[in-house]
Amino acid sequence: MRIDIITVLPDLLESPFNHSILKRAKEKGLLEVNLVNLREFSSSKQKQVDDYQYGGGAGMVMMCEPISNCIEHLKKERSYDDIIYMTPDGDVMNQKMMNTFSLKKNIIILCGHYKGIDERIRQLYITKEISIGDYVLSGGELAAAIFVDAVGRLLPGVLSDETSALFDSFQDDLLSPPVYTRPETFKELKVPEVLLSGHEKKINEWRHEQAIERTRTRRPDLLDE
Ligand code: 6GU
Repeated sequence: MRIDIITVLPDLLESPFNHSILKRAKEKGLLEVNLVNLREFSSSKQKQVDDYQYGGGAGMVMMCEPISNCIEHLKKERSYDDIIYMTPDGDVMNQKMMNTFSLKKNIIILCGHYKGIDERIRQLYITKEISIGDYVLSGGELAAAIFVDAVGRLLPGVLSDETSALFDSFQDDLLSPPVYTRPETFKELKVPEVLLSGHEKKINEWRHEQAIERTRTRRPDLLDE
């Protein structure tokens, strides 16, 4: 999968994809992340990308021309399955959505800033608008990083069979059960006996029960669906 991220803050996104699982995905050639500096597509001398909004009011709006130039430039090289705009008024991200995106080949992510982007860019180019939750960030970059992380780990071959995303919390609409590692006793708290039993069937049953209980108490909304 190739992801082009259009941003005014490319430096902010230098690190997130260069660690752990996403780093391995890139090294294996399963994921390619290309950061595109929007300012390079401004035709003004000062590399301006935002302007005052029509109708007045505080806050700048990202201009049509640099974004349009940038997207047209990228589209000359390859065709895209989706052009995503990260925005608090988009569809809220969930695991089902991430599964769908993990099957795509080329996508563009546009990171918004200030008051957002000129509405005409949304009409002309954007195929999907995504939010990461009901709160406001100063820009779309960190939201884009979260999107790439969530999708990147789902790409076939990124995780091994044992750690397969199929077994994740949320894949089956349940939260994960509690987990333990050594030592057996820590500050008088013992690891549940069943996990030491070596009885695989009982262990799986226990984990499933715990997952249901955890979901019931913490996220009953997931069980309703
Ligand atoms: Cl995608 N962008 C911004 N600026 N704020 C957000 C968001 C995105 N998702 C939740 N809040």
